[in-house]
Amino acid sequence: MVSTSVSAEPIARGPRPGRLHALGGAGDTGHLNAERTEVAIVGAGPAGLVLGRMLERNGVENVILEARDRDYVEGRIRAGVLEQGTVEVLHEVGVAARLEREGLVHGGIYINVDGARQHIPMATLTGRSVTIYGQTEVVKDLIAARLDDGAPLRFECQVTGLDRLDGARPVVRYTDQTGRECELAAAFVAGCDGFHGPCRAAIPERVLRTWTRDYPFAWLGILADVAPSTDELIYAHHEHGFALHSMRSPEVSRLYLQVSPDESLQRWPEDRIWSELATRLGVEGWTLHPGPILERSVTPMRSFVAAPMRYGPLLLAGDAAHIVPPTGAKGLNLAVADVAVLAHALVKRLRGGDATALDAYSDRCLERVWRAQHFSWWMTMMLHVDAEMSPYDRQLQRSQLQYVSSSRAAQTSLAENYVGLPLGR
Ligand code: RFL
Ligand code: PHB
Repeated sequence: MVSTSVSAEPIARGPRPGRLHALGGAGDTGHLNAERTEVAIVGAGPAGLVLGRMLERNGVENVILEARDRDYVEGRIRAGVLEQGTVEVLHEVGVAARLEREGLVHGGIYINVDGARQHIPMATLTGRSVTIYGQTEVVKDLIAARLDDGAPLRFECQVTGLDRLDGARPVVRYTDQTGRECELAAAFVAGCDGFHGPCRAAIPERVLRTWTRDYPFAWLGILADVAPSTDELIYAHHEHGFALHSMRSPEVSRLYLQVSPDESLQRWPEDRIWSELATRLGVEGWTLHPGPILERSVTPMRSFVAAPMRYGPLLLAGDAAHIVPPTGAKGLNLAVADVAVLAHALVKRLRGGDATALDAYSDRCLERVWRAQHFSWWMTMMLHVDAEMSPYDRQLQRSQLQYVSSSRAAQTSLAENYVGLPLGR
């Protein structure tokens, strides 16, 4: 017997009658669970969650499918710097109450060059600032809001393929948390499934163009149970390699060390990490306060762009379409910028029948993406140490660092990129 029903919604609370539609003729497995919605969203990272929230608030029905469980998604330690545009979007979708209370507004950053610390007063130079608030917290706030709304957010539902991308109604195939094969038909599919997800791979090779750059560096990141030793972030260029002092709250610090991409964490006991951080971040008269390390990991660095970000009814957003090295703090902000444009375009198309904004989606996002690509590459190459760098390139790097340390024009350019361009939709 073919069973056709709407999946039980394991996480979402509160009934929302009539929001999902069971389909007749569910397929040929006999176990297939089939339904349809307006927008199928693959991935509950920042891109998928913000998009879902924006669509929801504009009355567009959507379902989010997420491969991992809720604890995993909420616990993934990543970004910490929110551009003003990102903060504005979180306000707009009504999830900024805790961010408003707990976020740390920073009007500048420090850059260490040759053992001297230079302050770059970004707010003075640009009129804009950034907010330090962990990606974990952004994601927790978005998940809580979605579940409170009773909107469908399905954890442990792994998307395995996309069908009929050139037909009238695409279908997302996934395995739910009980191992059942399921189908979700939609008018549009949003691929918010990160760099390794299946959505980008569903676009034919002949259509998609990609650009990649791998770096000979990685970041060893730690989260430490100690008050930050600085009021604003410190980016340090040092002969041993780059280091960054960031934070998550007045009580918790986040710090990074440049290491080689194949570095083993075993080689970095706590004492060595703190001593190397103190060396690389050190300037006269300043002390780094060590504390218990709560988490540590090594992250390789890559630049990547895929274009176009649209294939028929499939729209890519966030890390699914582009990756930047973290030095410019742009990844999460680009993801939010993409979906702000996408939500607006989908609402216009689905509610007003106007496809102009959707047709412009890819080009519109790629303009911002390439600016962020350049900035992130530039910050990375200026601040990291590459043993393979030619003596000539080393002199260029030195000159660039001196220019940024001394020129207001150079600092204004850095600041303008760091705080982010205002969001146009
Ligand atoms: P995500 O967060 O990777 O979410 C994708 C989601 O898709 C799910 N998924 C699937 N779901 C269903 N079926 C499948 N088959 C699936 N395959 C994958 C995944 O489980 C996941 O939940 O992508 P999104 O939403 O595009 O968000 C991008 C950001 O997470 C990323 O760009 C930032 O974290 C990058 N980043 C930073 N960005 C900033 O703006 N500022 C920063 O300060 C900053 N620091 C960082 C960073 C990233 C880092 N790492 C670890 C890469 C620091 C680090 C160390
Ligand atoms: C962080 O706090 O995790 C962070 C801050 C700035 C960056 C990258 C990461 O450039």
